[in-house]
Amino acid sequence: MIKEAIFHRPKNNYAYAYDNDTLHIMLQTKKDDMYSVELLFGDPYDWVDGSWQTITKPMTKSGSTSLYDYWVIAVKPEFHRMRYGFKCSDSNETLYYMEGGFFTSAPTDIANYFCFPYVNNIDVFQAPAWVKDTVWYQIFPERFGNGDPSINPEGTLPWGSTDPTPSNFFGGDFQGVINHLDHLEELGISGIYFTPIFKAYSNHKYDTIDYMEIDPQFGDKETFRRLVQACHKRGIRVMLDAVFNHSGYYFPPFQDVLTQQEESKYTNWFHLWNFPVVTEPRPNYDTFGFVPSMPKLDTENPQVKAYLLDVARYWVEEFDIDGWRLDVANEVDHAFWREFRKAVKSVKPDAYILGEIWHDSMPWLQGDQFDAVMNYPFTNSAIDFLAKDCISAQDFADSIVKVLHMYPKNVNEVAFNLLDSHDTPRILTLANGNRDRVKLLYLFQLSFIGSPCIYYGDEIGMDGGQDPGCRSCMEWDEKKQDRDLFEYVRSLLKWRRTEPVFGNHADIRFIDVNNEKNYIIYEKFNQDTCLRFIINNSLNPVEVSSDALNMATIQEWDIESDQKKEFTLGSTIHVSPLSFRIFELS
Ligand code: ARE
Repeated sequence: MIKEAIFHRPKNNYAYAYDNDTLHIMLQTKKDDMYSVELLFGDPYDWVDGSWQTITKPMTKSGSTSLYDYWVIAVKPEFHRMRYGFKCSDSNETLYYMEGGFFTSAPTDIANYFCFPYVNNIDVFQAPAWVKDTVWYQIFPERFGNGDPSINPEGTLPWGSTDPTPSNFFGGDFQGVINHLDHLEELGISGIYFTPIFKAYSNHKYDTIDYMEIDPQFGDKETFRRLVQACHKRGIRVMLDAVFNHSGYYFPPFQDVLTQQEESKYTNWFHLWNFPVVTEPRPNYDTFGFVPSMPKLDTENPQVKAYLLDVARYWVEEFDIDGWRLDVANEVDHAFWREFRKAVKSVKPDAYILGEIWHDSMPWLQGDQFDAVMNYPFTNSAIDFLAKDCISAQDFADSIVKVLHMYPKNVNEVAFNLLDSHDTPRILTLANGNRDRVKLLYLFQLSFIGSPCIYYGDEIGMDGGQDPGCRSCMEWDEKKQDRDLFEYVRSLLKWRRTEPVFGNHADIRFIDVNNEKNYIIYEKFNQDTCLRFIINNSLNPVEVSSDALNMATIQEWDIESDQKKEFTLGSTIHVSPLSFRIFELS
């Protein structure tokens, strides 16, 4: 037994309350080292005649990478507390793995066991239930639709007349979004994430001037209210972008600092190094990156905190928005986010709080800060395999299994799973223009666990490179839209809506990965149904042995023609290049 590869810690993704009654426990071991793992557990106060009462239950292997196996179990301790350890068996020996180390027999001293002290309901991670069934659509407001030319900013260019640059304007606005809600409803999305809409200087609006005002190029508060109401009427939630890490250069408190210097009453709103405060040649204050026009706010300052928390409450309370996406979330202090959560949830308990963090985000996902993060680890795996084909099938499966095991299950169920965004090249461009690859990406994203997001225009085949290339004007000329792609995405969304097992109400596991032929088979399953997906990621057709589907009755799902068909099993299943097949087993 490879003892040094055995890992558990009674916290985070390894031990957590899934709900008020259920604990999930996970053990990580070296791949294929163990033939069984059991959980040995009991209530710490349950003693009979001097002996501690325990029971043993088998754990299930929920996934494997090339390096590790992950063993999981769900248990419901009657009194919401538990001491536990792992009975690990390989072909040679059985060892008990405990907080106190390894034992050849179950230790009698309870102090040696791992401890889950008590499930306090307030500590249980609880994200809004609606997010599980939400499919997001991300809109960069300057580029979605120009519905009111009378409020165009100075120098507005004709819609789509040229490529986007860091500083040009095309006049996108709220009326433009309202005018095109039919497109979104037809597609079947159920939430819109808007990048910033508050008064700011740039076209992207991440350099806020006034957090309490709508940028006049988008409309006014009344138009925004109409927009939110129109969305809600169609069952579409609305999430805004909170840029609280930094303000913009023209934010009045920062302007005050620049003009009043030491005399300004806002000197402690920012992280100033010395006086006089200068923006050139290099700023002598903390900024987002090295961007002088984005001075970092001091969110530890009670005045700044009070101001930003007011902002957070205001847009929820007055305009009924449904969520906040938090810009540069990991550079703001945890204490601020804890208060932010309380402030927002006090106004709307089921508001969604989504942090923008590109890395492992466990510290923010303990239930006291965010409901979710933008799942860029998912993005990277999907893009590397299905768009760029630069990793093997095994590497892809490994990275996805890792993504699935890096957070608790209730966190994964509301993860914001994106394929691209206003900060990355578009998927069609990442796939080198290959629309079959885009279709595979959508299939994987929309059949995965979590809350997927579609970046505006991707669904009609828009392309574009790194920022600002990915921010072109939405193409509204149907003749220039990829309508076939649109119909395909629409159809996937319908399957996701109507078949719980396709979407978020199921588990997922890999059944087979083949590096040589470059295909994967994965399974979605719940108590009722089991689906098998075969994705051929290669340029050659593959014949997959039908052993992969060793079940009695089989139906095939035909996404494009939107129907289920009876399927007669032969010895092999043919999958065309860059294509897929889906089978429902019973
Ligand atoms: C502009 C230009 C860029 C130029 C940049 C620097 O367009 O081409 O590189 O200036 O001078 C906003 C605008 C951007 C603008 C930027 C600065 O949208 O167009 O860029 O302001 O003025 C990291 C952060 C993450 C951040 C990304 C961009 O962790 O928070 O970088 N994302 C948010 C928003 C952005 C926004 C800002 C922050 C600032 O989503 O749109 O930019 O408000 C790795 C790292 C990540 C890193 C990621 C991307 O994976 O691990 O930490 O994210 O790459 O670089």
